[in-house]
Amino acid sequence: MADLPRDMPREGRLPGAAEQDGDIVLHVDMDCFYASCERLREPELRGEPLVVGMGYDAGEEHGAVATASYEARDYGVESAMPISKALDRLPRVAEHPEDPDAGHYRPVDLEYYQEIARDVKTILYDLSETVREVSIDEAYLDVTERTAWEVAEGFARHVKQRIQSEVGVPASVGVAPNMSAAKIASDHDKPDGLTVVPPEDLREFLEPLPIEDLHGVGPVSASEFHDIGIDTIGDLAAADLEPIEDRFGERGRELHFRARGIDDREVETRGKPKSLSREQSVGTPITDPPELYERIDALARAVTERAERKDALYRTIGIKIVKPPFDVNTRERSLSGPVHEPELVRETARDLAREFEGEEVRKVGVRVSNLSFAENEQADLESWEDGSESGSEDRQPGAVKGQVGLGSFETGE
Ligand code: DCP
Ligand code: MG
Repeated sequence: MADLPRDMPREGRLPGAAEQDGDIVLHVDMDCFYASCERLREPELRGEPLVVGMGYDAGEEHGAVATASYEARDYGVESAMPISKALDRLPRVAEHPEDPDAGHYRPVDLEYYQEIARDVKTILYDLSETVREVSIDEAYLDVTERTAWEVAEGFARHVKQRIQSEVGVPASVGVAPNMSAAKIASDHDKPDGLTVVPPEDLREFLEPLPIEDLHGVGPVSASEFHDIGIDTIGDLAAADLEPIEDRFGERGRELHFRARGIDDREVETRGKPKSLSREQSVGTPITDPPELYERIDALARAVTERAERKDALYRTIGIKIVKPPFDVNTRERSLSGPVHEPELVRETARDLAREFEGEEVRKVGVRVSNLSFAENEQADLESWEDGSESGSEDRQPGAVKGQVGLGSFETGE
């Protein structure tokens, strides 16, 4: 694989932190979600062609397809298609009981689907502190601290299995080094998909995919790309940036980077985080104490800068030290009250790291937790108004301790 360009500094990213060994992002997208919810309360619909119609009433022909089960998609029924057209392709069982090529139709019941979605999201918040919900059936998780590339597939399988066994609906999961690639990965093997793309495979994974697979490329820009001979993500990655930028503007630039496997967006939970942390892996394990402390200092600085940007005070300061191969150690110390004192974070982190002096260390992390926030956080609160209790402040971190993965930073002690 070609080397990834490193010319896209990311906010708060440590200088010298290798993108390749950086974040692990997991994207979950439920399969034919509304249809799966209907099947949950009406198991006879499993395995059957099923259409869920918006603005649709039983026996009528008005409305549009919200979603169709994969069996119904085989008949050419698609989201947003008028119900009347769907009925041409897939007649209703009610009127054609003997027809083996007939399907079931149900009207949308959003309230019920939202309830199921909340149960799914509760599991996701249990799996990671950093969850970005993007729609009723879709979310990004930063799972950097919960897993490692070597075991990411097992972790992803565990996520799918938990959703299936605890809620009863199927999900597709993608794991990749950034949000854009994780989204493509979860879509890659749908339904019931599981695709893990470690950093070293990213370019190779993206290259042959049609340009339409890149999130943000709709039918209009896809046809514009085809006009200039760009049919695959690899074509876009190989194209000169300048003409792309001229034609598509800032978005073109962004797509060009994403095609090359670069996306510096960070997964950010809406609302208030429970903790802030930064960690860094090293290729060759550190044994030299000055180098260990230098990294601790840089991580402490990154974390406290982030706390400052978020107006966060912290009461607990912690470190994570991973010894080869995956021996995760965490230590933390709590203060008597919430503070924002970068120097104290640095000193405490150094002090906690002292017992690892001279040992082989392949990953170092610094965390502040037990956060409290300054008053002006109204904007953040708004994002919870959709009733998603799962993201509330009461959520306890570390509930997945001991499950697949490497244990969590805050519970490892
Ligand atoms: N939805 C809708 N109208 C659309 C697209 C989607 O009402 N035009 C609703 C119904 C879907 C849900 O949103 O079930 C989630 O959207 P997705 O795009 O994730 O589609 P599905 O989950 O249905 O299918 P897939 O398996 O492709 O993810
Ligand atoms: Mg979906």
